[in-house]
Amino acid sequence: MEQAQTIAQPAKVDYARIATEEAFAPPEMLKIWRKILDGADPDPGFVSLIGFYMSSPSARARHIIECLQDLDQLRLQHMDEAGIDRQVIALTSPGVQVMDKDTAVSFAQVANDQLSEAVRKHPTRFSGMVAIAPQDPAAAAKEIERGVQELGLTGIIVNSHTQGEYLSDPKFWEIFEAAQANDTPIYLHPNTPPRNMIGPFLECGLDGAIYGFGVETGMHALRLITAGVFDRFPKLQIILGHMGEALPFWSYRLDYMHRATVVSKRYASMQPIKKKPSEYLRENFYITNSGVASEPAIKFTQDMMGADRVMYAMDYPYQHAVEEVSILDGMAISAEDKKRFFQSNAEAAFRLK
Ligand code: 1DF
Ligand code: MN
Repeated sequence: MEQAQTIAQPAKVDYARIATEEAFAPPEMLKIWRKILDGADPDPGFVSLIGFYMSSPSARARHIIECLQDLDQLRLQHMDEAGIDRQVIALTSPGVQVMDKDTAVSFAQVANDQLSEAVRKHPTRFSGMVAIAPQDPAAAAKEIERGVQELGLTGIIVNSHTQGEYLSDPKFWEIFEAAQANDTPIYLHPNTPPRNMIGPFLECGLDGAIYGFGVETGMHALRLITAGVFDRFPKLQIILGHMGEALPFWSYRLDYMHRATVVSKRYASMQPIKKKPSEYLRENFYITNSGVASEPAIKFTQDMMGADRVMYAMDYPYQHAVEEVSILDGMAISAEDKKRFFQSNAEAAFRLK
């Protein structure tokens, strides 16, 4: 990376460090993505994000593209250097969700086969999430079943919106049904804002991980709550990165304004739900600190969500920042809560053995 000095390896600790939002990209997917980029009228967010990484000569882009494609020695070496015991790996955003339906359904299977093979080869170092194509909800539900029951994957990755569509639409709820039935969490990972939202972000360079990701994905999570997804699927668990895309910080205002809006019958699309938005956040969401090595932000979120709901992620290779591991090791929280953060919450959320 663009850093001259060597960073000290994190100290040995008495907990395992499990990183829960770690990305990979099969070379075959980059080929499909290249075709989409070169095709007619590609999605502007996709061009901004993936067009950059696949063409920029910068050290950052080259490092990321190289690391994404490895599921073996390079990744293990970087994990060893950073003191990461285990990665929970998922197909990088936007995965198959930018592809046409048939390609998306079949490539999700290819990616899941590859990932599960790497997990079988390195069972103590890697765990993996099932990629699905929301473009075909019935096929996605079947792939969840195959991924969990046959391939041994322990989470489901959804890279936020699918060509501008949100999982709050009941046509997608077969996916939630399968996730709940298989007792497997869905990681709702960011994507760039869709075509009809991205304009003002793109003109000032805020569409990506810096901010647009969080706005779009936080809204997606809220749409699930307000649409009543968790009344219908009370055991469903959603994982949000990036400190919950700021939703814990919003929760007082969300509760107040949600109630005021429902009571005044302002929108047909905002009907009563059983609990406050913040209660669903606490009961149906896990939050990871991906991209945010900030002790005050983590403490606040533990306070709002409970220390059993906040867990560690590095966001390799996008935030391959080894020094952050030691910063987080050094947080002034109890030894019990630190072990929950780095290890036990991920073991519980992903049912790791
Ligand atoms: C970036 C960041 C890209 C994250 C990602 O996937 C990603 C980035 C394409 O910095 O462009 O997953 N992230 O989660 O922060
Ligand atoms: Mn990420």
